[in-house]
Amino acid sequence: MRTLIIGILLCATLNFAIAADEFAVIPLPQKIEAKEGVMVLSSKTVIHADKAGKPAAELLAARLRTATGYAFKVDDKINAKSGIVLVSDKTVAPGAEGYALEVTKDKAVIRATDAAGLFYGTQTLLQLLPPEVFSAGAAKSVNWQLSCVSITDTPRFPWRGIMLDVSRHFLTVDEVKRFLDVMGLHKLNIMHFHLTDDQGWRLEIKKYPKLTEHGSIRSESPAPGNRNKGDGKPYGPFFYTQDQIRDLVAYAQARHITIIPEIEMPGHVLGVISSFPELSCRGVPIEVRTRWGVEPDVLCVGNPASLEFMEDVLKETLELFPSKFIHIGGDESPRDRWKECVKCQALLKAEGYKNEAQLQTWFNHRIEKYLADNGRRLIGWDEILEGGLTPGAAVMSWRGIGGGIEAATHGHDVVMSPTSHCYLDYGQGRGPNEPETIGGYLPLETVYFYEPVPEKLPADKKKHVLGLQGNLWSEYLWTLKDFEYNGFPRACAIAEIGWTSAEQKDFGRFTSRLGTHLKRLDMFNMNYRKLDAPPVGEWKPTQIKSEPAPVEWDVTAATKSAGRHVAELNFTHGAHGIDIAWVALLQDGKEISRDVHAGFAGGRPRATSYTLQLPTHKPGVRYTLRAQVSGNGGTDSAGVVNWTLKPAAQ
Ligand code: TNX
Repeated sequence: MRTLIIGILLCATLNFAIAADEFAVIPLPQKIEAKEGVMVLSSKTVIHADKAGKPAAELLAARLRTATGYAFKVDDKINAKSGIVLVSDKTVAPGAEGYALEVTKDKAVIRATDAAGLFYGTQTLLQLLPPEVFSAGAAKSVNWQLSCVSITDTPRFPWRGIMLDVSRHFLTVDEVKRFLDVMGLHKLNIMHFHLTDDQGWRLEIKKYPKLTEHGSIRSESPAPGNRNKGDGKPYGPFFYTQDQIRDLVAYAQARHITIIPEIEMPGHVLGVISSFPELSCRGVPIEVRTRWGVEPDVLCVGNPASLEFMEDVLKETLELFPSKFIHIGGDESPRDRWKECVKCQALLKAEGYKNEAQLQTWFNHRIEKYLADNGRRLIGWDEILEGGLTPGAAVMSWRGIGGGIEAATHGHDVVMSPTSHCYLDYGQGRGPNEPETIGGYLPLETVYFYEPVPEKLPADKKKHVLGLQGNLWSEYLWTLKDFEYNGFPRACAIAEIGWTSAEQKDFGRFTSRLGTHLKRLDMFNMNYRKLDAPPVGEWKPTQIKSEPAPVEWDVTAATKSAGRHVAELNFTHGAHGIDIAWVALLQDGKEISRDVHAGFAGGRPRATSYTLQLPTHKPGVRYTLRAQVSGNGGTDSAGVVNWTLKPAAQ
């Protein structure tokens, strides 16, 4: 199995050549066959749709009307000889969410078994048109034509998610809608809504108005550039009314996105305890809802009122969100509080438990039963595994992939979201102009190479991997622009991993399609991060030894002038990283500069930038990078090398 997977990864070799015939569709469809000719959209083009296709047809028409200024009438004449046709068809399309799209000179026909597939067909159709099709107003002098093509497409995973943390910093309803629009464009279908946390409660609960009157005001936020201090400014009140939530849920549904609400418990609850101190073990009011200056606190699970309170909150939550899964958080609960608490210790003894983690399971079990009685399923962060999982619970694996492996091995469904590949709050570049982030380093290529099904998982358990999710934690994302910069284009990579088969993944081709795709994001005025120059080379497992040994890359073409250059070794995949002893620059085989420091390119990279001097650039000579590296605990590492000239001033 192992060799097979490595084989597949190797087949996805980096190919940076731009394939002229490649359609710039992201995520890449399963099968695209180019045909002769083009279809031209005009003021007379009509959209024909059956009942299942009608909502997607209306959305498509609205987009086309805005961009082209044409009328794009929608009717139900699905047998028409021309136009755009959306039709349900149980036989043609490849299963749930899949679709077939056939573009000929006269017609573009989308067939699918369900409404989601018809919607995804329209998203692909839009991406076959010029990027101006996403413009905010009528675009002038655009030739609205698309190449004839035959596409059949189906997603790899049912869970293709993005998490928005609106507790640490808030997004307005319109801003969330913007994300939902762009998620739909990428065929992302789960928006995990992190609505409550220590830093603010953002969901109106009618029974407990204090939650939003008081709990939605954070006393201060981290000051940009000075994270250990607050900015001294109260932040809030910011929250969604129940009407706004209903509006968002409907808006998402129209784009085939399920919003999964997260109500954190029993930890990350200062938003609750600040208003209801009697629900904590100490019963002491807590004022500040920041990460500094305040000890974390937790619900008192020994107090029956805590459970009743959360059930009340969930009752209203379930009325608002129709999703099958309800996320109950469960991460980073300061269980030590339960050690000092008379009520919690009494419960622990009465149940015959040995540790406090089992108290969390006790609590989860009751919440899970409440959810199950109401037809829902519990999902939580991987800490919920620690006291033993409740039977039907699903796990979101974030502290690496271990939690996912353990849970899936025991037959639980899992969503993979490891910090190493999916934490979109981590930094994505090392340049001087990068914004402040929480820390970490997660460049686009590392995200792209993520394989959500762990190699170690027994074959019969792989089906439990529902998919993956990119997380936008917002402690250091102050505004919508920051969410966008951190989200894109890494979310495009998440979308492709979730949708496209592993065999089709190819980073070089992905970035070449991104070139066009980013023009679409320009139309949304999106503040995405610009692409780095393509990597100058890569390393593969076959080049890595257990003892230090050199690996070389020809950088002649990428070395254009004298100055300070930076070589960046970016790990992309493999179970082990590489230790780097030094990196040197060679001119016609002779070393001219060397940076000696210990670096590590792996899941948690350290010091992977090497600075090298080129005093004078000589045309006609050969420049080579040489790195002295060794496998760290194994030799299956792979990665890419970036090579950039740094401006003189730094
Ligand atoms: C850990 S991931 C957290 C969040 C932070 C995030 C920052 C998880 C379940 N908990 O509360 O915002 O790290 O990366």
